[in-house]
Amino acid sequence: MESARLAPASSTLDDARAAGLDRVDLQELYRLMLLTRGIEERGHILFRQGKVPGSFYTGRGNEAAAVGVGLAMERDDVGFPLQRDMGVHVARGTEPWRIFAQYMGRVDGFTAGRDGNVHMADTRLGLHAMVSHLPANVPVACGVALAFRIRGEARVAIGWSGDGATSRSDWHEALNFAGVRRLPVVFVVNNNQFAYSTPNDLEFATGHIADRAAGYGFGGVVVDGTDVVAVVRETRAALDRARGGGGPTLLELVTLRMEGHAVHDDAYYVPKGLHDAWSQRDPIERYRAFLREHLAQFDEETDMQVRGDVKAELADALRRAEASALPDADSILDGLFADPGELDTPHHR
Ligand SMILES: Cc1ncc(C[n+]2csc(CCOP(=O)(O)OP(=O)(O)O)c2C)c(N)n1
Repeated sequence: MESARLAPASSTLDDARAAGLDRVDLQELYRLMLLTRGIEERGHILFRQGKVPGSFYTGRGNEAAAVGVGLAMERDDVGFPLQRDMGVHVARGTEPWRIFAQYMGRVDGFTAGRDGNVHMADTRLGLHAMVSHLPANVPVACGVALAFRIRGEARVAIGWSGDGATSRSDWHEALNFAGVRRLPVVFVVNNNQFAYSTPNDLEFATGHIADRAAGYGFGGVVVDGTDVVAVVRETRAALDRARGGGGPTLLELVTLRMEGHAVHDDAYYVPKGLHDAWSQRDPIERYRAFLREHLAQFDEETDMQVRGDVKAELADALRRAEASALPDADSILDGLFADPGELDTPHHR
């Protein structure tokens, strides 16, 4: 039973143009993906150095999926990215040094040491921090979309989940509500083929996760999540549809989770052949090859320059984050509870 559209691959500059990407955007996508991977690689080193409390999660292999959606969003759109979606934060302009500060529980992190290292977002950039209860943020994205509708604003909300989280009832309730009310919302599913150790064939009985959208009255699209240009194109189309009153879309971005569920997991259950095959499709390597082949300005020297700049930016960011203080123990309850007097919503007045 298959109803979702399979998005075509991107392979030429015309494909990039069709996605609304000019030469500057194309190089920027590369920089953003490098920055994303570099942040997580350095975060992992900080973890091994004992500087990151708790466990540590990365989205290796998901850089194109996350950066592509983040870049396609309009300034006033609102998103609820997850632990695999560092690229969304980076593409929206989150400062790397504050991400490192968040990793290390410092006062300059987004939660100032009060929540898990990847439970973060810079709300000024239209992003909301994840909570552990997956996919609890997806119904909230629908609520945000409903608010946009009521206020008559041309804005779209984006709710993320993993493949595993689509087995939860709150995910289905959210999709049903969004379909019934034709809300301006886009559902992004990072299908990295494993929900912790559970493979796709033990998670759902349809051919694709995106096939389920038909059951809720809207369209689903399956996209190669390692193809950043295709991700931008399909996200922009879905956002335009939502903004224009055409209702929700379910975007299934297919990747493989290239590292364990978190750093404590060696992912022994992922078949070696599968891992090897997806290693050949590393999103950054793929994209570098695309740029080298199609973008005249992107020669070896430019590539080295971009990589060098990213490295220098991250070194600076690390220094700045290491200089940030740990929170004062006496302030630990500050900002945890809202004071009803500060809330400007009708039922709090
Ligand atoms: C409601 C709920 N149940 C269980 C968990 C524990 N848990 C955290 S991540 C995870 C697997 C999620 O898999 P998936 O949605 O595919 O996302 P991925 O981690 O692969 O990106 C589980 C079971 C949780 N966070 N929330």
